[in-house]
Amino acid sequence: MPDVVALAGGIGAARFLRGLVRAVDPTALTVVANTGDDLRLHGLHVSPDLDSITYTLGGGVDAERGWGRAGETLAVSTELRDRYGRPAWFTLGDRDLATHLVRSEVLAAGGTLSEATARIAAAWGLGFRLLPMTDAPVATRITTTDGRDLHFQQWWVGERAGPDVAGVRLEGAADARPAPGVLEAIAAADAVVLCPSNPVVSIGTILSVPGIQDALADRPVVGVSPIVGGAPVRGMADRLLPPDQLSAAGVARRYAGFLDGWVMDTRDADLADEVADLGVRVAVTDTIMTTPEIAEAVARAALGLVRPWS
Ligand code: FO1
Repeated sequence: MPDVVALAGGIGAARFLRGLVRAVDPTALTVVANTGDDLRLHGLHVSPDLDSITYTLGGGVDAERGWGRAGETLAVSTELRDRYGRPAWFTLGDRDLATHLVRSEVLAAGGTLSEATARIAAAWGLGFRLLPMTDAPVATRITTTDGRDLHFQQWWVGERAGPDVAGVRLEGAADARPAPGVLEAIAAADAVVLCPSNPVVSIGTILSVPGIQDALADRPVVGVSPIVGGAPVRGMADRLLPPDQLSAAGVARRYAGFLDGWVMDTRDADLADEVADLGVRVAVTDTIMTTPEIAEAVARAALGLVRPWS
């Protein structure tokens, strides 16, 4: 069975991964997740993208939101807000808190984020390997046009992506090292898949960890466009991408230096020639992954671009 590595953000990636695990042997799959969105809250380490993947693939996600736990309750966060006056702009549900407690306990005992992630993934019975992009602290920071420097979650959740963006800074990335196993998995991969995640603050953040983008150079790399019809399928890519990259072809151009294949939605079929002109093989299909079956078809289309997949 071929070895596959997926580079993943949170919600959009998780929906695609539901299909990828049906298209390949999960034991031959390594998912490398963005941790630039991580934050410390109430003394706990929260890793939203790792958790969206874990809960979705583990069958415990709140399906409508795509993040947090299904059947969630808010007793602890209500007590924190109303009795202790703690900040309430980022809600941690009661079940979700258990994950952050376990992760934070591992870290407080001197363990790494990789070790905490492996422990949580095992508890959820994930059949594939889930790795953080790095064990080092990396924080995505948004510089706003009104002159402020905000943590990504403060901008996205706290201010509902209201302030215009002057720039994105990946604090700590230059000094980070890929987590154990990341470079080895890429080196052994028959295919590296870029999930349909934000090209700036998800895939871009992973690629900013020294060594990861270089490791893609001689691997077959395929991606799924996160932009359909000139708008992000979900999330805030339209607030972060330069206007000339806000299309399925524009994102492919961003990755062109190492991209071999690109899956685009049928609504963007007229852009296929533009992508092919980059020297990238193209597949056009329905990429709105409302079911695992559609996600599987997208995964098979992606893998089919880099080798004839059985
Ligand atoms: N998103 C929100 O819009 N509001 C929240 O209060 C919130 C809490 C939250 C808690 C845990 C978690 O794993 C994710 C959470 N998210 C929340 C989602 C998260 O901010 C974003 O989905 C990603 O970080 C961006 O991809």
